[in-house]
Amino acid sequence: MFNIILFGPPGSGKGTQSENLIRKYGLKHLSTGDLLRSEISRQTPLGTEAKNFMDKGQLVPDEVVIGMISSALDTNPQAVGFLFDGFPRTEAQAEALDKLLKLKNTEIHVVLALQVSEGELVKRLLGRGLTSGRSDDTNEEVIRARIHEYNKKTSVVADYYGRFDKVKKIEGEGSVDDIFTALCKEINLQ
Ligand code: B4P
Repeated sequence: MFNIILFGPPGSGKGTQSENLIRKYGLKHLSTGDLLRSEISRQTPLGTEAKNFMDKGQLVPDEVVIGMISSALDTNPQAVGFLFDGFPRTEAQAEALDKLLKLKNTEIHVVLALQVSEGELVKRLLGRGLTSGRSDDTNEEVIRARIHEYNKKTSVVADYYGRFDKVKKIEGEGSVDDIFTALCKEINLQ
């Protein structure tokens, strides 16, 4: 099993690059953002709780997303590997993920960290907000709050995996194709 974390601030290209990576490497894509939006559109109790946080640009509580990932791992025993997109977003989530993978006799092999400036992030997310219908993309204040949450709670996840020498920084500004090539080059070196 080969497991990757695609890491980076909101709007850094995680969702965009994940689509290409899963196609090329046959990995199972686990995006906590997509899982949460699916719960919201189905109007489940979990979705209703999550929406309150997401609309303010805040992270959803750890226990909610860890539970979602745990059941997604259990329902995909045949996967050749997982691409984690937008998870883990806190150190507690990273520790929980390591434990869950250990139970399955596997681990995170590499953390690919996309590097994008704040100005570019805001521009991209406001751009996506024009067409996506995502309420967290239309308001610049909410976008800035998401970036603030990332700096406060999520950037430490890179330090956590850095201790195990698993983090590779990838330039995240440029064409989607060039960034994809850089990501593949790093994966092929593993
Ligand atoms: P996510 O769904 O993970 O969304 P995101 O980080 O905003 O976007 P992503 O990074 O995937 O977007 P992309 O750059 O591909 O999270 C949404 C919310 O869910 C969070 O704020 C939080 O509330 C909650 N949540 C999710 N996971 C959680 C967790 N583990 N714990 C707690 N809460 C959690 O795309 C952005 C735009 O950039 C697109 O328009 C794209 O076309 C464009 N783009 C991409 N690459 C580009 C390039 N190279 N050049 C120009 N534009 C590009």
